Amino acid sequence: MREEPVSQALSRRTLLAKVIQGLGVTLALSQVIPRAQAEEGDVSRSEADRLIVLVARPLDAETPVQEFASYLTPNSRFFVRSHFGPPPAELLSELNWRLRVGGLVDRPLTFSLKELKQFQEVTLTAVVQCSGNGRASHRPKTPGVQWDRGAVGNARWTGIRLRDVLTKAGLQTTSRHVQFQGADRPVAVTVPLFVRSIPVEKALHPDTILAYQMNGRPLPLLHGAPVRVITPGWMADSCIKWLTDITVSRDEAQGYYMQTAYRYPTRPVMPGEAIAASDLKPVEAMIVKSLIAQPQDGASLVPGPVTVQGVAWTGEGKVVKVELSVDAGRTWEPARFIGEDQPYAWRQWQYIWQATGSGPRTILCRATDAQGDTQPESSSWNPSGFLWNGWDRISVTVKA
Ligand SMILES: Nc1nc2c(c(=O)[nH]1)N[C@H]1C(S)=C(S)[C@@H](COP(=O)(O)O)O[C@H]1N2
Ligand SMILES: [Mo]
Repeated sequence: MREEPVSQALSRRTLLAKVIQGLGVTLALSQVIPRAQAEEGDVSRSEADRLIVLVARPLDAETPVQEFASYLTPNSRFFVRSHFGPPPAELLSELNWRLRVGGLVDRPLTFSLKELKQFQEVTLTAVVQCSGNGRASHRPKTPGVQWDRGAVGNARWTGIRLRDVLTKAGLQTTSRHVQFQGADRPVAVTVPLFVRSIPVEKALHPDTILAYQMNGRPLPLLHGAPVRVITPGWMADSCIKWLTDITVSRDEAQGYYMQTAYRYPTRPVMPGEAIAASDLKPVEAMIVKSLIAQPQDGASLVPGPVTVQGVAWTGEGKVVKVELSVDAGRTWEPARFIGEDQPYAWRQWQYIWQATGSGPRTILCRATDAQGDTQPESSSWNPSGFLWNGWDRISVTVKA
């Protein structure tokens, strides 16, 4: 259960938005990213493009949820998360960038971008979401970037199958995990590298790709140029950006970012409780979740029909139902799906709400997937504040 009444939760979000604005933290991206680093040829990344910046350097910035009224999240509005910031652009140039494949393979290989593009090209639409999206809603608070709702986006990814690369290298029978490393490096040598791994089954899945395009454009620098991993249905911490090294191994990647970070308890835990390492497993698939994109939180509305619109998604499965409540969760009404229906992408939905009377109103939404999982009122607490999927809620005021 949430430890504070709905009204307080709402005012907290409104307050947060005000504080962010008040501090001038909602900066145009061009103010925090030197122009030279902005994506080459991406005319859309201009003064007008705004993300909500939570950490300026290295950049952690979320998408304002009203952007989710569209099916695809534009590259320039897609949330940005990186532990160390992008590597120097010259390392990623056509001339310098290489992808090395080694470890438990018969033939270690090295590819230029051009060589990589010789494999069959595939395009798929997939949600990419940070495991910490919604962390700000966990009570008690958990450490880490206090993401609200927008550390997620839906994009069309074009690339080649990881499976094809691994098959060419020849997987040895002892292969169990595939480790990834990008070209980004921590500032201090004492900080561990961002090395992650996925089980070989996910690596060989035909939909796991090495993407070099995002929404039909070359992958922007901030999103992992020239090549990143896309593990559809899984949390974004497996989607390694600026990929340079693939190492096939018997074991999970060693080191902090796989063995300590991005782990989730396999049983309910209490805040402050000690958790044995054996009770923590890597975060993998996404869980069912939905967001209200319109109207905006805090909006003033006139009585009459109001189009409530948003998105809903889940892990490797399918969303089958989205419901809304305007009476604090006592009764729920189904929303109607609109737009495209594709695996791994989010589903858009709409609901026409008849706003009556005057005064504050709370609109709640929750989704259910084909496994029968429904979003809870609030998510289980866990030490890193991962996988928040509590009911989404906005507050509006009806003014006659
Ligand atoms: N090389 C590298 N890849 C990375 C990261 C990183 O710090 N370095 N962060 C991961 C995390 S935690 C997230 S949420 C996503 C964010 O992807 P985006 O910035 O394209 O939205 O990238 C992932 N891939
Ligand atoms: Mo993340």
